[in-house]
Amino acid sequence: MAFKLPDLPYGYDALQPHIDEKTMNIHHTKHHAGYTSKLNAAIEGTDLEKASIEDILKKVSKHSDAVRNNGGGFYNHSLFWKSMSPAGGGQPGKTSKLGKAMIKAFKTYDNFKEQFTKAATTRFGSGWAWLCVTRTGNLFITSTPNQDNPLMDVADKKGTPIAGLDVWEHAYYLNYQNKRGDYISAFFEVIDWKEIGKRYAAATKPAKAKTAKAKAKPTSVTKAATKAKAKATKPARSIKKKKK
Ligand code: MN3
Repeated sequence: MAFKLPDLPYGYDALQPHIDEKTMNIHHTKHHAGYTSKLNAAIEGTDLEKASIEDILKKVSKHSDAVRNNGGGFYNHSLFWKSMSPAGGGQPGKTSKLGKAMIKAFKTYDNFKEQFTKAATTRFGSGWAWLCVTRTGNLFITSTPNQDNPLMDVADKKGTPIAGLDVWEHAYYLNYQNKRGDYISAFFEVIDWKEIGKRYAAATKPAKAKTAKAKAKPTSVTKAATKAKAKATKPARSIKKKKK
């Protein structure tokens, strides 16, 4: 199954004046479309056609440079569009899970903004700045070169990216020319904390949910429970061991 270029969740002109229509249009219809078709060409006829993009990226060191560059480009841009919204900007709610995690990791929103800006500004050449979450739910900021990302086994700091900023020149040159700093400031005007909060919840939930299921229905004979048990065989065993 080939990967498909996702539609933007808003119009090409929706993020103006922060990000201009022409940049958004070229970025989506040329750059992102290009990564998508080249990824499909690179995996055609291989087992990777059946894998999820996340699974491909997690073992990317085993694959070709074409898979690394275009698989990364496909995933990164898909996440980038959703990191922004015409209704974006502001800060995550202080009592939200994401807001609390942010205070734990950075103490204040301004500290977060400063560190993220630094990561985006100091990424030499082309690449990405990321807000990520560890397996234990802690937030951290990192940056990667080219189309790499923190899901990849080749990344310096690994985690689940929940927001990403493209700092390739193609992302800002038409409107901002060499002024990457102005483009980074504009990103904070459209950053979609609602979506990023959902991603944070998704990245921190699944492991706990599985454990709860395995615990809650140990003797149930319904089909659903049997399925859940089969899925949760490993976690269930480790729980028993711990009890002894
Ligand atoms: Mn790009």
